[in-house]
Amino acid sequence: MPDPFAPPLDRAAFADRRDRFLRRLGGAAAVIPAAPLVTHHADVEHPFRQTSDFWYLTGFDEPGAVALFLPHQPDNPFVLFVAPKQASAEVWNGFRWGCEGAVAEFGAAVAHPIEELAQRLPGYLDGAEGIAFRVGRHPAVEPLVLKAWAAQLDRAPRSGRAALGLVAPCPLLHELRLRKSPAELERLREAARISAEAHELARQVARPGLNERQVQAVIEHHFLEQGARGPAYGSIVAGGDNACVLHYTANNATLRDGDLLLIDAGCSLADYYNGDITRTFPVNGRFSGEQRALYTLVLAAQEAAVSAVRPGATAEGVHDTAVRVLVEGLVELGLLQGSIDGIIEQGAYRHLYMHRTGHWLGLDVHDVGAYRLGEHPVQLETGMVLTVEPGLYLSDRLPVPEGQPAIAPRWKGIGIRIEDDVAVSEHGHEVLTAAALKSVAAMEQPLAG
Ligand SMILES: [Mn+2]
Repeated sequence: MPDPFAPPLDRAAFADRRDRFLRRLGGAAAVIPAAPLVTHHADVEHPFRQTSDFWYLTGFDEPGAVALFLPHQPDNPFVLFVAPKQASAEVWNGFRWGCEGAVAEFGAAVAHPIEELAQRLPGYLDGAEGIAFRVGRHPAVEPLVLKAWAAQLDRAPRSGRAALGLVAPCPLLHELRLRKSPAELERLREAARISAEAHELARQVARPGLNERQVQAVIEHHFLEQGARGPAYGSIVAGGDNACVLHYTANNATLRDGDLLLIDAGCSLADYYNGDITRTFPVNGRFSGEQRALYTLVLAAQEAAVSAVRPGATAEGVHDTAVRVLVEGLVELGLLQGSIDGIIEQGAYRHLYMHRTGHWLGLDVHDVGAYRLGEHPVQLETGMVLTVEPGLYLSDRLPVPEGQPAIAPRWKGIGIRIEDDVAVSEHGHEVLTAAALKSVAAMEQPLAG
């Protein structure tokens, strides 16, 4: 059944996506599988998460389905294979649309029970000028596609049809997904709103003695309470030195007086659009001198990088902007030494800042779309959405490069990242997550409560 927290299925929008995808396929037939259910343990499954490619083209939110896109069959270009209606299965696992629903509600020209895929797939692919299928990702469907392909190659000398090529659908489809429609931007604003509110709540409750997990609970409670499916990725709630572990998700340490708390968390909506926000603030409401110096620096780098987001700029340029501000500041603080250009060229800052400044954001948190095409970095365009998230991590985990100063003890155990979600707009950018405050003053003033 439709999720009441998702906007009503916009059939025209999905049909338009399919049309654009079909036109780009250049005569190849695309096979796009849905996600299967994934075992959590024993006979318990993880909550279902549709694959974003399948969702983007169909809006169909059931496991184990397969969509065919058939440019060589103009009357029949969109075919779904789905779990058929079956009372004995639905009494255990709930409602299914079945073949009738796939046609009536989701715009498929024809729908078949998924059990018939092996038998029917070769016929549907016959006459196409290629097969677009992502190998290596869909172990249940791949053998069927390869078998149909092999049979066509065997027949090619006598059928008179040219041997088919197997191509990746990803570049075509991901080009489409990279550019968000106004309706998609609206959903990303909603994901950003809920995510930003959760960060504001977290700052209100965090205090020395609380466990990281108790702060996580406040954040994820808000996601669910607002109708999101839950966190878009494992929430990172990292006090003190834990913040120097980039993908820390244990979230089980006690928050200590004098430490910073780094929270990287965002929600995933009912229709899978995501927020991705990081904020860092002092657990006791007051920065130490070292914390303040580094926080101010990361904030300056983040604001400069956000300002660099505009049509025609590149994600690489945004990253370079952040790196330059960070390196200049680190030299001033005595944490790096030498010429700014030399440090940047040699990457001699990477023991303190070891990740990229951002990624595309959309139906996937690390959304699809190329960052480079051949020699050229992809230019930002209106409708693209990316995160901007520079940070600094002062710990002993990585060796200090030769010629650079050792990290004095007073800096150690400080991990800071500030991350916003930024949409490229006609004249610059829109910070979708601006409701999550980030000024030094705001980080030192927990909300009343
Ligand atoms: Mn991110």
